[in-house]
Amino acid sequence: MTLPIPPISTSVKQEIHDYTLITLALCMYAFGLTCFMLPYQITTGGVAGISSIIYFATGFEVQWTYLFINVAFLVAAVIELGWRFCIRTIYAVLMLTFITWAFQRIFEDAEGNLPRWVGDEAFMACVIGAIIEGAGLAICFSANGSTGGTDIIAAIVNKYKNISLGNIIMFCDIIIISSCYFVFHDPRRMVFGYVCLILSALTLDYMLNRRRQSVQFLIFSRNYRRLADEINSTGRGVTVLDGTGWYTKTERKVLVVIAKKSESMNIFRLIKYIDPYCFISMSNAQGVYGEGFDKIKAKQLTNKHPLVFATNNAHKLEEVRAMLGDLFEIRSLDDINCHAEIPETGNTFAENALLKAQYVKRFYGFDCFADDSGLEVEALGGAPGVHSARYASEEGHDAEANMTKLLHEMEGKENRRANFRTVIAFVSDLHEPKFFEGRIEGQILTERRGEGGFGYDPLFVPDGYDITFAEMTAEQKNAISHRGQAMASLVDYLNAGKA
Ligand code: ITT
Repeated sequence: MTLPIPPISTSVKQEIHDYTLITLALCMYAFGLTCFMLPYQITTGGVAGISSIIYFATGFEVQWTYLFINVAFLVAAVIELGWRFCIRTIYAVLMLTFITWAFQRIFEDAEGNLPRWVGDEAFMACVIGAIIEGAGLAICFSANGSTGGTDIIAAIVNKYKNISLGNIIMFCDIIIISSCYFVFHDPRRMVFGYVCLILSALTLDYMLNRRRQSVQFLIFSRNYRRLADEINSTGRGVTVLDGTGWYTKTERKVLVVIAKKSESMNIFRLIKYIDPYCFISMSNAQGVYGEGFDKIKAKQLTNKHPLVFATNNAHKLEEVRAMLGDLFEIRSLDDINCHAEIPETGNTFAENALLKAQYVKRFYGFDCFADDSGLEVEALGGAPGVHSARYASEEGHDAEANMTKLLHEMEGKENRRANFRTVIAFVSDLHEPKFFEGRIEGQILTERRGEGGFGYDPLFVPDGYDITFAEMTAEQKNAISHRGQAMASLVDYLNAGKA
């Protein structure tokens, strides 16, 4: 069974933009390395640092060591983290190898010596080189790229341990730079290396944060309605707070606007145009999180094992989190940034569940389970079965239309027996998937009853009950449902430590 490579981004234009920026960033990085670091024997961090040390000790050109080490790391990364993480990194590693090689050929003199453009001022070279490298890294990261190397180690360690990427990278860099002492036996070289590390990190942070800087406005204006409307029309949100001017004891409205720093001029223009005499305060916001701004990166402090549940159905995710959330950290496809439409082209529930779980394991590296479920109606020869989601239309997931079609097909049928069935595929080893099944028997009603649940729930009354799934609480349904049963078997399996 061959699976398609997942779409890496929804927009090709965005991809081209990102790859162009990454290439530019790599040129800057290679320029800093070739023209400022290598000629002055300054060791940087990361794999480039290890490669430089080997170059200083043996003369073996940096790009080849860089390539060999990264290939080894990348193989580990593909196995541990999946393809998606690696595609841009593979591009960056190959490109940086090539550009570093090309820059050495371009800049070296007839004897093969690299240029020493700032004479004997090694410290100056260190400052210039670090700033160029830091700026290159910032551009690369802002285009979601990576230069491989210690980033890979950090990402792998981060998958298993809750240690921040920054700390892991710093730890690796300190070891690498310190080890240049064994080549030069000169502590000054180590100091140059640390200065370079700090300066490039500062440049990197400065450049990345500059783009993200946000400001907060508090605007006290009598014409607040018009101002709020106009600011809203630029796409920025506005909140109106009630206040009291204490001197006059009159009610005042206060507008709160949080915006990117780059938008502030525009906002000032609007304010000046609408109410030039209003009172405003503008302050830098240390961090802004939420829609249109940053995502909260803080990880839950949990030692629960992460498992991906491969579904796009928010109701199913909610049900499964309620069932497994105490034991495992259940991540959704959205949580792992998987927005691909995973093909469900199998003929059975088991085949479809396996397709989804394998897709995630193969391309994203996470242990994953997926279910495929459906309603099987005896009088309809087992239909809608695997076609349950798309019973009424190819676009699928129109529960109302599906139920209307089912009621239509069942008109005049005496036998209203049906069952819901779920098959879960769990993949922690691509070649040894495990399957768990759940099934609940019941009857199809002649009309909808209840508001809860999803899909065909309002039409299904399980045996032994006189209410539909849609009339039950989530706990009641989960305790007996097909998915609940299959999930219970999966939990037993995971708890038995076989995962
Ligand atoms: P994913 O494939 O993204 O997980 P889906 O909605 O397509 O989401 P399934 O293929 O497992 O999920 O289920 C197919 C349809 O079967 C689903 O859209 C519902 O119409 C129906 N179904 C499954 N489980 C159900 C339940 O517990 N209650 C009611 N209808 C259910």
